[in-house]
Amino acid sequence: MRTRLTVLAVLAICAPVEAQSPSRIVNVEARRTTSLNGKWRAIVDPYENGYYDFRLQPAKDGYFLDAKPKDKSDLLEYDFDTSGQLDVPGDWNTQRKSLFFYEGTVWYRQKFDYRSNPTTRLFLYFGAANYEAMVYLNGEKLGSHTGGFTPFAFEITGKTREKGNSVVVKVDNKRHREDVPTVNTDWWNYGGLTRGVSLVEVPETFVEDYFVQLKKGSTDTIAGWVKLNGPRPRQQVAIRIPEAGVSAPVATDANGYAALSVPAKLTLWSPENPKLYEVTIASDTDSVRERIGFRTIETKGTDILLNGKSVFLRGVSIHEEAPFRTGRAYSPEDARTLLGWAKEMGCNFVRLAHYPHNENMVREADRLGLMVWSETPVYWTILWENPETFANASNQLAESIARDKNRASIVLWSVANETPVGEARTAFLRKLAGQVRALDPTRLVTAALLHHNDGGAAEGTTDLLDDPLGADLDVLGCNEYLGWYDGLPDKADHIDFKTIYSKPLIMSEFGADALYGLHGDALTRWSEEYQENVYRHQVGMLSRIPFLRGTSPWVLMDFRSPRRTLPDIQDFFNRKGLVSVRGDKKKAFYVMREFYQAEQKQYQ
Ligand code: GCB
Repeated sequence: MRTRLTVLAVLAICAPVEAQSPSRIVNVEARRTTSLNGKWRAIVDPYENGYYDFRLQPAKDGYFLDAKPKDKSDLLEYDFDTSGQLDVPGDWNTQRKSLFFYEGTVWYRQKFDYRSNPTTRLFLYFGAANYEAMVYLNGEKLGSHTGGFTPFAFEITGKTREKGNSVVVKVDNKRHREDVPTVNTDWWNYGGLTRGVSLVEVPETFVEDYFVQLKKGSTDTIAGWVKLNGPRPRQQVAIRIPEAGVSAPVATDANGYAALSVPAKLTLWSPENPKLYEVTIASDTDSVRERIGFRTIETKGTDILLNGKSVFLRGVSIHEEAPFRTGRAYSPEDARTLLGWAKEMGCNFVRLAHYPHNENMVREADRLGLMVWSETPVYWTILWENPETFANASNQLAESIARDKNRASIVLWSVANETPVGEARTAFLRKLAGQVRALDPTRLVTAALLHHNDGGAAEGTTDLLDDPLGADLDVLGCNEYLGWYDGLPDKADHIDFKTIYSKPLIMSEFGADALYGLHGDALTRWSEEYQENVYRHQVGMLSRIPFLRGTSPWVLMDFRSPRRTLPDIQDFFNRKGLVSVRGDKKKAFYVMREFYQAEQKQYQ
């Protein structure tokens, strides 16, 4: 820390500036961007010495100033220029051995030059930072963001200089009871700037956001809205889809907003034909393009209808874990590998658990024709009665819908995973479900629930799905581990699933751990044979559930979890993958593939 005198001097120069709330910029890849990815300087700061003074008050001269000693009397105990480096995007845990288990603050610093343009606006965009980020530009706080899996941006128009701008981000991944997710999960708490960072340049009045999807239940009307941001909110905006002969003008109001409803004759998006159209949203001052697919998704009784036709969702659950190298996945190659394995298994659907995955995943799913279940990290037992916890969950959900609402692949928004039945919890999740419908009336709402049984393995045992939250969902999700946490594999043979609802069910999890290459008999725990055995009994049971309309076994690939400590077997990996991190397929992979081949025939 500097001397007291210097603190006062710094205070005098930096008049307090109100920090901004983060902005939402969509479809960043279609914008003029300058990537800030690459090596960032990084200071590991477990005691948050760069943020608090010795009285534990926020320091005025913290590391965010990215300062150098001015003279011999100036003492600084940090220096970004000589500190180590971390790759961005990337979690810190897998980049340095010493950070493997680290949970706390790391300060990131990147420098950039920028020749400002008087007619454009500039945003500093983050794909995601886990968990809390405080962002500074040239010593000034821009704002902060909470939540590890959704994008955010700060406007920096007029705040840059031509040379040597300094972006400093304090990223803190400490877990807290009131957070979303809370302290207890079954995945690695990868910290850092886990997704890309860029400068995004847009015109003064720009197309800030738009929702362009088929109207619910209609295959020939596009409904949605556009929103401009800037000093000229009232404009003519055209929605153009040249390939479909669509060119629809709308007039935005004083808030820059216009609703749209446009007739269109379109080839519908489906797993068999993942048709995407080039859509342009053009105002007088801005134009943005995106490839968008159009399809409908509804339920009717216990059926899920895609484009009006009953479908079975042949899926698999996926964590955002990087194939081959492990760590947080972020790249288009990671997405292609993971989704490629899902396709090889015969999937037309993936459950992206347990938080919003990076945008490459959903864009690749659009291209490959995979329907997507997107989830918000309301996982296990969060603080249902805490209003801040609700605001946080609600904000993360809204940010994820804002980013992905034009992805045809996304058919389901999931509001929770394995939450305990209780009044406060159901009220919390009911509000989230309502929020999803208000933000996006075109998709289905789900949650991964739990069933309960009488614990016996006797003939005729019923597993009942009667969670009161079911009333608020369009599709029931259910996780069960018959044969792994719950009895031996053949227990599934005696179970009949029932529900009090007349709704479709997706068995959103089932599975067992197996270390790839470990062999034994069909009852040897951790062997591929045991896992295969579980899957054989599972598919038998699943085939007997009349209202089952989808499955997403747990899980596509092994993933890191601090809960999994068994030496030589787990070594901090959850081994329920159907594929190892090196891409080896375990025996159970082929059981699922066979099951999906049969399902596919039945639904053709
Ligand atoms: C579950 C959770 C999932 C875990 C899995 C397991 O029920 O939803 O996050 O990883 O079980 O392996 O125990």
